[in-house]
Amino acid sequence: NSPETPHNVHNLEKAGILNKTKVCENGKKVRKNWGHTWTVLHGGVLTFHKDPKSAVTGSSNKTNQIVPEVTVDLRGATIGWASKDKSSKKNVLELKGKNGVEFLLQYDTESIISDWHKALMDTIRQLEYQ
Ligand code: I3S
Repeated sequence: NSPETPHNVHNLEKAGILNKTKVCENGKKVRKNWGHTWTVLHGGVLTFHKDPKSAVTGSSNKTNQIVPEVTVDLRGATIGWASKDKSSKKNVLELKGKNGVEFLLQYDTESIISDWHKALMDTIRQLEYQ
C-alpha cells in the first residue's frame, strides 16, 4: 500500500477460504469451475489464490503452493447476493468488477459469507470516496 492510502482501507482486511467460480470474463460468459480458494482482501483489492490441490508443483512444501491467481480491483466493483437462477448453491454472492469480470463467491456457513459480504460492501463504499 502506498502511504497515501487512507487508514480506513487498511483496516478493511480479511482472509479465508471461499468457494468461488468465475462466470464472466471481459463481459463474456465462461464455464463455471467451482473450487475452494484462499481469498485475501487487502488495500481495496481482492486476491484469489490457486487451489493447492490443482496447483502444479514439484515440491511438497505447502507454502510454495499458495500462488496468487486472480486479483479483482474493487474500485467501481459491485457486490450483492446472487439471484437463484445464478446457482443452485446457497449463500452465493455475485462480484462484478469494472472490467467485465464476474465471480460467484459461496460458502455454506451463512455467518462466514455474510462477513465477506459486509467487508466487500464496506471496501467498495470506501473506495467511492477516494
Ligand atoms: O450454471 P450451471 O451451468 O448450471 O452451473 C453448473 C455447472 O457449471 C456444473 O458443471 P458442468 O459445467 O460440468 O455441467 C457444475 O458442476 C455446477 O456446480 C454448476 O452449478 P451450480 O448451481 O453449482 O452453480
